[in-house]
Amino acid sequence: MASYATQKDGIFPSVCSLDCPDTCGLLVHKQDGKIVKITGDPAHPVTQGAICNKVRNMPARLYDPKRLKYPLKRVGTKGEGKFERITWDEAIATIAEKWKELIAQHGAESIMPYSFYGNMGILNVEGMDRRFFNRLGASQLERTICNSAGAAGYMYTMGGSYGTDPEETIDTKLFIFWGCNAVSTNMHQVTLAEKARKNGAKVVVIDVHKNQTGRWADWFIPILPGTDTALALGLMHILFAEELVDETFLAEYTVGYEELREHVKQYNPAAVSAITGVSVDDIYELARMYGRTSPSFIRIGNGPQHHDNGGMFVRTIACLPALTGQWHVRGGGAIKGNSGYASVNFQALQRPDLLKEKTRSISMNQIGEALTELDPPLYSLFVYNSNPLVVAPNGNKVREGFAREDLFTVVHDLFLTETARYADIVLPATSSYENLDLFTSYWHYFVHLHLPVIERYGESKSNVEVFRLLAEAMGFTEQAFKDTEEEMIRQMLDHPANPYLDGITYEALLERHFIKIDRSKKPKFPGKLPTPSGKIELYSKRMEKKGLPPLPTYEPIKEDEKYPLLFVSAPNHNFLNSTFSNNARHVAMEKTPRLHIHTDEARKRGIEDGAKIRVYNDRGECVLTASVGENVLPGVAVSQGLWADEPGTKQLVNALTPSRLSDMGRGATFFSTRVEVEKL
Ligand SMILES: Nc1nc2c(c(=O)[nH]1)N[C@H]1C(S)=C(S)[C@@H](COP(=O)(O)OP(=O)(O)OC[C@H]3O[C@@H](n4cnc5c(=O)[nH]c(N)nc54)[C@H](O)[C@@H]3O)O[C@H]1N2
Ligand SMILES: Nc1nc2c(c(=O)[nH]1)N[C@H]1C(S)=C(S)[C@@H](COP(=O)(O)OP(=O)(O)OC[C@H]3O[C@@H](n4cnc5c(=O)[nH]c(N)nc54)[C@H](O)[C@@H]3O)O[C@H]1N2
Ligand code: SF4
Ligand SMILES: [Mo]
Repeated sequence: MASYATQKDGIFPSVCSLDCPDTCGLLVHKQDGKIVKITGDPAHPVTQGAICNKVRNMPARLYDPKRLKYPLKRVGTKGEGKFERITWDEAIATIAEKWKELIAQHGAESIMPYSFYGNMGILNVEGMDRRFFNRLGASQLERTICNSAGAAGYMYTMGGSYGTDPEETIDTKLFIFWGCNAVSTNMHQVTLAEKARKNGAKVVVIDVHKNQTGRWADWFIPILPGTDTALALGLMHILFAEELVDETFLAEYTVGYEELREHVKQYNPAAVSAITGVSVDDIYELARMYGRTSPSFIRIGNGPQHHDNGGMFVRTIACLPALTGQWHVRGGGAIKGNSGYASVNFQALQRPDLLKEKTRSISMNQIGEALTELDPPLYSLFVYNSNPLVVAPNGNKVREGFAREDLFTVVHDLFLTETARYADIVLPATSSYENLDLFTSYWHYFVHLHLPVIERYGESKSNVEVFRLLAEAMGFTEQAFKDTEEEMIRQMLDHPANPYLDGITYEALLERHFIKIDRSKKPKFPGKLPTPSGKIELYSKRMEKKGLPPLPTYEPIKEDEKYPLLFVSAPNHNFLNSTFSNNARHVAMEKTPRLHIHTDEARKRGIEDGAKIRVYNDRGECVLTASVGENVLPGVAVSQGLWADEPGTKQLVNALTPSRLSDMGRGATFFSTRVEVEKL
């Protein structure tokens, strides 16, 4: 296997594997076989040598004494964290034996994977594992915790995950970061906006929380959670009324603009202001700014789509650039995600043909309910690339499920996470730095090949290796389980249906490490889109057939009024979801989990800044530190970060979040929640 791992000293190319849109080109500095430093690769055209402090501190995570070195079996009670070292042979044999028994007694659907994108390497996150669970006939996991509502919404308007080339946004004149905390979550889009700003560009941020991104903006617009669709419809109302739309573009590239023109008449600025908390003047100012500035670019964030109405939010915002014809302007348009361009041959990679009979599918957003209520029950979970005990909604239910004595749980991770403490068998995972893998970005247009840069840590194994071993132990003899990493990468790149991948071969990647997809091969965007009409669908018949409103329509979130504060538990700057929440340095940088509340709300409850407060609703409670001020609107409470759920800390924000599914894509609705707070 092509690898740098055996070279003890030097600087080697790498790529960041964290679930972050930037997918930075990295340089790994080695001394005596160990990584001593990680820096950005200055040769990378988009990320240009800059990286975040999470990855600058990565060596501390890779060589953390707490990192798992060998397989473990549980000797204490579930959750207690008492384990004993075992060999890989024993671990794999135990799992295979248990699974054969379960299949004989209850069928393979009693087993389910639980995974997400803890490592963005395609082979390790959605490659060999998919082959394995298809062949096993396990229950299917709907991996919908992150952006599936928004992806579905964007797809209805635009046909797929296609947007602006971020490199072109250096020419942009107006940036709208809409529910996107880019300073923390997409730092290179901020760098590009900074460059454009030197040429006069303006930055607008629309958010429920004036966080670091809001403070960086030229104009911060606070909005009430879950109401953004109404604001976008109010903007459309003004754009049509004041003839700020591009009629030529609408006629040529969209369907349904006449219906939309009529439909948005009801969303007058006064009505929209009452829903959103944005003043009538601000709505006019924003609409006119958007209608008159070109190129204008919207970065559609993930936050607002974590609501009951999240799919419609993205579907609606995605219509705005079409109204003003921005898809034809260099630096104009929007990015929700860009993963469509470099989409690989998933049929060849994941081998759905190995699944003999269709099996049931279960939402990862309802894992607590699935483990406690499902009939026939799940009797085994294999968790990898994810930490559901901290990240999944309705956290107390999740814990109740994982605590089940009759549930056989395997966790494959680099650390003994909260979830791993509930496992029967724990397997040590390699880091991405130890693996051969292929990476694409969901923001920029580059494809990266990653060669192992270090030897594996302790006895750890990659996800690909673990599923190969399990396949062998289960007696699966197909060639699919013998394919090498290199062969699998070749299979997924061989994808004639996606001309954007032309010229991106294993050989070319070996030589150049990263290659940009070639957009010139297709008619210039928005050309022919993969929507049913081939055009941008302002009116969607496809939605109508599904019982959804065919035109962008505001529907309020569902949470009832019993508790007074809308609660948004967003990610933070120094963790990556729950990753790094077990690292003392990152915890020290974040200090303590806080709840941002408005001065008026605090005063009413006798809460002063810095006080410990109990945050609660019918699902659960947690204890956070009050941050009192004007960074959120009255009636809103915002926390940041998915903190480690150390026993006794009560800092699990997901104890409060709902497991309802969103309007589209069966997505998560973390942020459509209400709470009350009281001083401890
Ligand atoms: N540092 C860091 N970077 C990360 C992550 C991390 O945990 N830490 N996570 C990664 C992952 S998995 C993802 S999906 C992305 C997410 O990155 P983003 O796309 O930035 O999404 P979020 O951070 O979830 O939320 C963005 C903003 O939405 C706001 N928000 C919440 N509800 C609403 C609403 O109803 N309306 C409006 N207008 N705003 C709202 C929140 O206050 C927050 O500031 O970041 C990735 N990058
Ligand atoms: N309240 C609230 N909850 C949220 C969110 C929110 O904003 N608010 N955000 C949601 C979103 S957008 C997302 S994407 C999810 C993310 O949720 P998760 O995908 O669970 O993300 P992490 O918490 O980072 O956990 C990833 C785990 O994978 C492990 N890992 C890393 N590399 C490998 C590997 O190669 N092999 C194996 N086996 N393991 C590996 C890491 O050590 C880590 O424990 O959380 C969701 N939960
Ligand atoms: S900005 Fe994102 S991609 Fe770049 S190093 Fe940090 S986590 Fe990785
Ligand atoms: Mo995510």
